[in-house]
Amino acid sequence: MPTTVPSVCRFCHAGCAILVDVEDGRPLRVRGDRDNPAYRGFCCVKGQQLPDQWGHPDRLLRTQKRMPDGSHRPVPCAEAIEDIALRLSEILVTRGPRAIAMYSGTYSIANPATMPIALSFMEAIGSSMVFTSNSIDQPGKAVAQALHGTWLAPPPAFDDRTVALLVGTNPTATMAGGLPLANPGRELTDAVGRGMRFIVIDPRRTEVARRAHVHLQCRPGEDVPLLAAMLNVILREERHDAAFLRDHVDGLEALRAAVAPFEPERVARRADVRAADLVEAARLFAGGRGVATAGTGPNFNGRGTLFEYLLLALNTVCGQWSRAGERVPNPGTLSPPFPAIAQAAPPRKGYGYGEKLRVRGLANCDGGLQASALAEEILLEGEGQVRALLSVGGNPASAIPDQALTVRALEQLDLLVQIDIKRSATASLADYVIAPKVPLEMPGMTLVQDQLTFYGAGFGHREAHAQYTPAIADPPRGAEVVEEWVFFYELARRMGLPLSIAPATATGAPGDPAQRVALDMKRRPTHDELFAILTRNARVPLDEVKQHPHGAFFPAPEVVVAEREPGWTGRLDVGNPEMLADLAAVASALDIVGEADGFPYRLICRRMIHTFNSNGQDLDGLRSKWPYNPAFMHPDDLDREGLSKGDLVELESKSGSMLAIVEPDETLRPGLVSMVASFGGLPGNQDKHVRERGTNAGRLLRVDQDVDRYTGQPRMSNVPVRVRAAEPVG
Ligand SMILES: Nc1nc2c(c(=O)[nH]1)N[C@H]1C(S)=C(S)[C@@H](COP(=O)(O)OP(=O)(O)OC[C@H]3O[C@@H](n4cnc5c(=O)[nH]c(N)nc54)[C@H](O)[C@@H]3O)O[C@H]1N2
Ligand SMILES: Nc1nc2c(c(=O)[nH]1)N[C@H]1C(S)=C(S)[C@@H](COP(=O)(O)OP(=O)(O)OC[C@H]3O[C@@H](n4cnc5c(=O)[nH]c(N)nc54)[C@H](O)[C@@H]3O)O[C@H]1N2
Ligand code: SF4
Ligand SMILES: [Mo]
Repeated sequence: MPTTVPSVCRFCHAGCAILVDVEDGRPLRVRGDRDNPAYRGFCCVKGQQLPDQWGHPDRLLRTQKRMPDGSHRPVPCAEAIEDIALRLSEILVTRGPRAIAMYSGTYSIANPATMPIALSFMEAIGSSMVFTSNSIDQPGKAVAQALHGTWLAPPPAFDDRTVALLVGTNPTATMAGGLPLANPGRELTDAVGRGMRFIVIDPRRTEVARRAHVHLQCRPGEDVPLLAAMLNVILREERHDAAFLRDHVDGLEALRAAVAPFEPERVARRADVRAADLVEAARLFAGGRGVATAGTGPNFNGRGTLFEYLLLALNTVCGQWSRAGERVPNPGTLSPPFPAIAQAAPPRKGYGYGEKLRVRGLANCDGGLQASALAEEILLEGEGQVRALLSVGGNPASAIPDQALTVRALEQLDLLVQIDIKRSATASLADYVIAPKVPLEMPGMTLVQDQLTFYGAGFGHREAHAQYTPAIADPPRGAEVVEEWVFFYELARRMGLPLSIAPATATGAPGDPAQRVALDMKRRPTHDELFAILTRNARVPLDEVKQHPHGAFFPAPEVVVAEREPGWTGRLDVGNPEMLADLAAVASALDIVGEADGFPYRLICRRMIHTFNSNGQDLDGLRSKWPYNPAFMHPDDLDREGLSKGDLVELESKSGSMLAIVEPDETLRPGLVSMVASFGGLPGNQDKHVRERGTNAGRLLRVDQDVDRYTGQPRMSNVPVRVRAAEPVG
């Protein structure tokens, strides 16, 4: 007889509360948990596939070792750790710690214990070569935050907001920013019902755009001019929050001068929107209470830092932060209490520090070490050359721009270790693939959902929510699978290295070194012991959260924003000279159009509800409609090119070409190709299997094109392409 148990879905970062039918340790069925007050029964199609993922015939149940002929064979995990330890020790001696790098991807946050231990391992060997997928996501958010300074209180409570500006974010499908985490469709309907007005800037008519008061269905890549024009209108019409700016903000006059060239008519022409809509968007945002939030699209244009800086400036100029005495509905739960003081933490540099890369003058930044430089660091000979890569919860061979270059580099490593549940593109290149437990086989807690609040304004839960789940499923019979952190712990033990972890912080930044707890390297800690250390400073004790197996709100009605501390001098800065110099460069090119002769379309990024980066492409429930990643185009464009639904096309950029299958999408602006990226596995015969497995849009990107000079992120969207009918590859 199956029993039904509550748990937390960790297929994506949203952490939905679920109910799982389990029999003999085997998960049978997953659905949303109506007893959870935040998610209210929501569970997307991906979450429903967890039983299939658990028992998938291709799931790796044993650690795999690569044989000289390139095939993999299962080996005991301890044997793999032994050999990896030996090889890493040898590289340490002969090449030094910098030759050992780490890459962490989206699944590195599924278990809050993974990264603290993995990072402690890297520290113990003395390497700061830690690359993250955030660096090819929205690293400009963190750098812009540093340059602008941080208001030490949250944006106004979601329920009190009257307006929201969403720039290139699609939260009803992605659970990203713009709507509260949880059940985004219901949040949207409720908010519209309350009279909240949405402003959407997106070349596609997304679900939120359909309900929006103003939708600027712009050309892609024009977000910097569009925000600058909005700021121009607001400042010119004196719609800014003068009192807030006087009390807390520097740089207003410099900003005013810098946005002056961005005349609404001029920008509207360039972005191909109506000037009247642009002006209305500015007035509506300035006149309401709410925040501006952005997603991947505008961050993928080579100026992510400047874009995010203007987005923060827009929030600040309109005074969209909460003030002394206002309530704080989400002060955090499993994290330490969120700060709530009506004052500004002053700006910092936020980039160009720490580990210097040997290529393109890059260094570390608040958005993480630039992953798109990893291939060059592997290929460039000389002192410090990367020779070993430990890849945790990511799929670099699929995710990093310029797939051919990345794969060529990964193939040349002396040691590639991939932790993966399946034979992903990276796993098939790896010397060792460590087979991990899937989340249902491990305890979990919603710490990262707390920390998401600090990723950007408009992210995170509406109210203070938390949930803990024990492991609710057993690994399949015969499996030898380990938690990711256990791999690093055992590797450290084998190499004689000490490990320590600190209690988690509210923002997710590394914890206080003074509070670090050294791990016993003789007796392996339990999962729950690690969770106890991580939540040591939690606002709500983990033990109390455990009393609510379906998850709960943990309200703190007494928490209100405190008055500015006496003598506090910190101020936000909307006039950072480097940002404004970059903006001036954009202004001077404002009337120049047509950069890409012969490439009439623009390839833009997107996500969809039934895909998750390179994950789940083997799950029947997610493949049923499209087993590949369609190239969406406007029906008029298809007509013009003589193409129909399902036709095979060649997409060609200046740096590469690939086959794809077109699909009409009338919600899309004409002139675009909109595509999910990480499909198709390794390059080589992607084109041959395009209908069964899709293809990788990263083949059309370069790592050195239109690079954001603060984060090193290359252009990953709005890429000029041409489209023509193609013949199948035999
Ligand atoms: N062209 C282009 N490139 C992009 C993007 C784009 O839109 N266009 N998006 C960018 C963005 S935003 C991001 S965040 C990155 C994503 O970059 P990555 O995080 O590197 O890529 P994912 O495909 O999410 O890789 C997740 C890996 O984890 C494995 N996995 C699944 N479940 C588990 C588990 O339980 N445990 C472990 N250990 N592993 C598991 C999967 O099999 C997969 O190999 O890609 C970036 N690259
Ligand atoms: N279902 C699902 N959920 C996911 C993921 C997934 O793959 N599937 N991935 C996760 C990850 S790693 C991330 S980073 C988040 C991302 O979450 P989002 O940022 O919401 O992701 P996208 O769907 O890529 O949204 C980008 C939007 O930007 C628009 N866009 C493209 N180019 C431009 C431009 O130049 N300007 C403007 N203004 N808009 C533009 C696109 O049309 C699209 O609607 O989602 C996460 N959640
Ligand atoms: S949105 Fe879907 S995949 Fe993400 S946590 Fe919720 S149910 Fe799981
Ligand atoms: Mo991402």
